Amino acid sequence: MRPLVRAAALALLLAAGPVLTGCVSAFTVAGPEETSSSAVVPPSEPLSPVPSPSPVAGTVTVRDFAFDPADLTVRPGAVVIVTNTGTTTHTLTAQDGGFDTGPIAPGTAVSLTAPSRPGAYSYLCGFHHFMRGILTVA
Ligand SMILES: [Cu+2]
Repeated sequence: MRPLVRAAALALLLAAGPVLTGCVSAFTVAGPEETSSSAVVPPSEPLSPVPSPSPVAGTVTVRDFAFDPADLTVRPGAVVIVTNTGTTTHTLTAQDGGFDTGPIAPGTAVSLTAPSRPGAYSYLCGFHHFMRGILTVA
């Protein structure tokens, strides 16, 4: 009985041989997966110096002792941010009185709403009248 079992096992092995080989060759043809371990991480969105959408249409920086830019053009009714980077309090005051930031302490910023009527508006600093600029609404 035993030799017969051996023969059967051998026959099984021989029969299985080509199948196994086929499996191996199929695997070889497929080749090793190109599994790159160095996963490419998508670059994070670059930090934009421009803040998220806001109604701000322009900025004026007040230094000691000048406005920058000295001539800014914005749309009617636009919001203008006025930042004082100087060491002295300043204002941005329309000469016709149409707009006035009031005192802007050093290191602070205020918002100003541009006139709704197009035109060129001369302004100055209420404390230092030699500081002048023009806000153009167009
Ligand atoms: Cu001033």
